[in-house]
Amino acid sequence: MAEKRLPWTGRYVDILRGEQFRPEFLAINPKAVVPVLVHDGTIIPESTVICEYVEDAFPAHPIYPDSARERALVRLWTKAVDEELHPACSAITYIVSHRHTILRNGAGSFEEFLKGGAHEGVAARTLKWQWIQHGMAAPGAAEKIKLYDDYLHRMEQSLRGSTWLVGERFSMADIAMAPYVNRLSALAMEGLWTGGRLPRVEEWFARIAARDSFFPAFVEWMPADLAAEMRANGERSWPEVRALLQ
Ligand SMILES: N[C@@H](CCC(=O)N[C@@H](CS)C(=O)NCC(=O)O)C(=O)O
Repeated sequence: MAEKRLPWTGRYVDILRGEQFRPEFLAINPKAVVPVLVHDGTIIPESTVICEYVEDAFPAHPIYPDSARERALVRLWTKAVDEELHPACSAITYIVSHRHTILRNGAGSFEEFLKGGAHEGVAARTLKWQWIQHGMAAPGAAEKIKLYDDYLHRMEQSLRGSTWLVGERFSMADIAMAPYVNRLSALAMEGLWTGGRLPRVEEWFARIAARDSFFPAFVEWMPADLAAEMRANGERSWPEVRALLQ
């Protein structure tokens, strides 16, 4: 919304306290996940669909490239994010940090946990429970972290050929990837690209952080105590993550 220079009103849903399961939120999104856009009475979930809608409804300050080729390249990034990177990000965030917050807030019994997120399906919910209970020792945890790292390498590869992920203009591909690199940064895992490991990703993220949209998108809404907790938990887990990738 900041990149499109559009005004909007944000409503914070504390997913670590289960606010996504409140009836008033389930009425907006029965899948019990954020974000959701409500515009002129229309309810739109799914980050990529929200961005596509905003682009279609408000064409000024375009976030999609003009050519068919580059638009397809952008969509390959958003598809990959939706299908692979988002689940990997969810895993690493729970494994490294959210599990500590949820355990402190009280996760309750497995049966309650399963019921609370019935829409997610038993398999997905059971997996999340394992991340919360066992952290890095949960089945498949290491693979998710390797997949995340693989995406950083793919970014490095793309940035060898252009300033932004697709072409010379900042686009939806950069918008789609920025939260995932920012999440690693929030978890104190910048070591995944700094120190000469992935220099183009490092430069790209510095350019993202210098944009006017960065503060409203990533900093302003984030509760300071959660940011501090994620950083501290991330610092504790970093040696284990680094060892996994060596
Ligand atoms: N594909 C969806 C994924 C939405 C999603 O998983 N959101 C997470 C936060 S990033 C959530 O609300 N999780 C709630 C929970 O874990 O119970 C999108 O891109 O919007």
